Amino acid sequence: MANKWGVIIIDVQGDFTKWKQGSLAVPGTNESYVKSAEAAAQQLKELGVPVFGTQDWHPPDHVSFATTHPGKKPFEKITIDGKEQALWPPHCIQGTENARVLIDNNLFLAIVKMSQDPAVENYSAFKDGKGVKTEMDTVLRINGIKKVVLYGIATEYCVSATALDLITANYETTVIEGLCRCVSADNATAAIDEMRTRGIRVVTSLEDIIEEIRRDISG
Ligand code: VGL
Ligand code: ZN
Repeated sequence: MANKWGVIIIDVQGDFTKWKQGSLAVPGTNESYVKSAEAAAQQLKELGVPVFGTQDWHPPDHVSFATTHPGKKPFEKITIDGKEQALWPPHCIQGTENARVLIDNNLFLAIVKMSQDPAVENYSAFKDGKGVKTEMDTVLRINGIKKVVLYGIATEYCVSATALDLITANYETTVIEGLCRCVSADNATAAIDEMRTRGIRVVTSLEDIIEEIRRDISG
């Protein structure tokens, strides 16, 4: 069962980092954060764990961009079709330099692009804004993966939305909090509470689970 475990690294892209002066740079995202996220991926890959990535990939007129709504400012909230929509500075626009994934792309077996529909926000890499599964489930199943480790940016948006969909789809799901970065610490705390309530394991560092993964893989 060598491939029982898989890892998903969420949206480690220029626009979310201080390192690349991203338009939606999240606290604590200097170069050393990205390098630690990359080192963890490398370590897992060397153990034989397949590495997957996700990439926020918006058209230039995306519904989540404040610029799409005249008179609105980034970080305001509006209501669309009865649903709250947070507005962001334009970020991760398809084909732009800062939409690139900053972790060595050769580490990934696949990178799943997300939130490409201009009209719908989508924080989960597991299904699109209309609730249709992305290829994530397929690539996990093809590789025989039952247990997923995930980390990346941002804790309370794409990390938690993806983790909640993974646990709903019956993957054993573990989030490495120390390798995540959040937009707001308070919202991240609430998101972590919700993840734990829903049966997701949240650990501090890769060290907390690496022996378990090693045992599982060799056993
Ligand atoms: C994300 C805000 C806007 C994320 C994406 O990757 O968590 N957050 N777009
Ligand atoms: Zn986005």
